[in-house]
Amino acid sequence: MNVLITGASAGFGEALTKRLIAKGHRVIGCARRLDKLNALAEELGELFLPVVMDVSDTASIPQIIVDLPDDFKQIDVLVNNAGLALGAEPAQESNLDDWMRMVDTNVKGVMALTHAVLPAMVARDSGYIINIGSIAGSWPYYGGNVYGGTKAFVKQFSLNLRADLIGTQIRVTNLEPGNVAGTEFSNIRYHGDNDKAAKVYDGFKSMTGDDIGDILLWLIESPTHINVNRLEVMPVAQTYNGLTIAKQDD
Ligand code: NDP
Ligand code: 8X3
Repeated sequence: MNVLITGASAGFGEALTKRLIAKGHRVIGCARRLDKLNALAEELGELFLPVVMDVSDTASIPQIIVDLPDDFKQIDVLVNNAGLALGAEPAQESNLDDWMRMVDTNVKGVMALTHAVLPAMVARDSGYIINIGSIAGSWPYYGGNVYGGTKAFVKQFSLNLRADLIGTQIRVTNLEPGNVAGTEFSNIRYHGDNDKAAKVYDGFKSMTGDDIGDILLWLIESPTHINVNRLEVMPVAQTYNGLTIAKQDD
């Protein structure tokens, strides 16, 4: 099987890459950092194809897909994983550039990859698109503003794809993780403030990138007559909170 993973250079994407290669699948590993991809290529061998890609540079995507070498040209599974949160301030204190970068990466990147890859899947009547959403796409929280908005888009886009793909054998899943420690996610969200990032995972047992890698591998290996529409996963330590009321003193 050939699996194209965006954001293969770290976190969930790297964890899934290693699992797939261990099972003998080919991985087209896409990300911006060539040094990270090259290190993986050295470790994983010729089943791994490193591809420099900035998913937010949407105009560049179709040609990158066309230029894939013959052995990697057929994309059986597309994992739209590249994404980021930038900032956790309330909307009124947020940075507009951060907001735009989240939309460019999390929304436009997913659109561009899907648009470039889906027609060939339809022509073959087989394929699987897994989008990495988030609990932030369903559950509002303080500081989630645009990040949650982008993941709500990813969720609804995934469900709408399935609606369009009626009568085909193509599967689409939106995987919606909660708190996951040990990836670069919070370091990036807090703009390199690694102490602040570490505090997000302090004092409880979170999930790990390996846990998400295992879940993604399970999805990919699941029977082809089953479509997991949405899959929300959280650490047991995490759960829903009540709605909030700002009380007044009078
Ligand atoms: P990481 O920050 O560890 O990894 C993100 C990956 O995306 C990196 O490989 C990075 O590579 C790549 N990436 C970022 N921007 C771009 C871009 N413009 N073009 C191409 N690649 C890009 O994050 P996680 O593994 O934790 O997160 C992966 C996904 O899961 C994201 O979509 C995130 O929103 C989502 N998620 C994360 C959760 C968490 O708690 N960790 C929970 C729920 C969802 P490079 O920098 O080399 O380009
Ligand atoms: C990442 C999980 O809770 O930080 O999508 O939004 S959360």
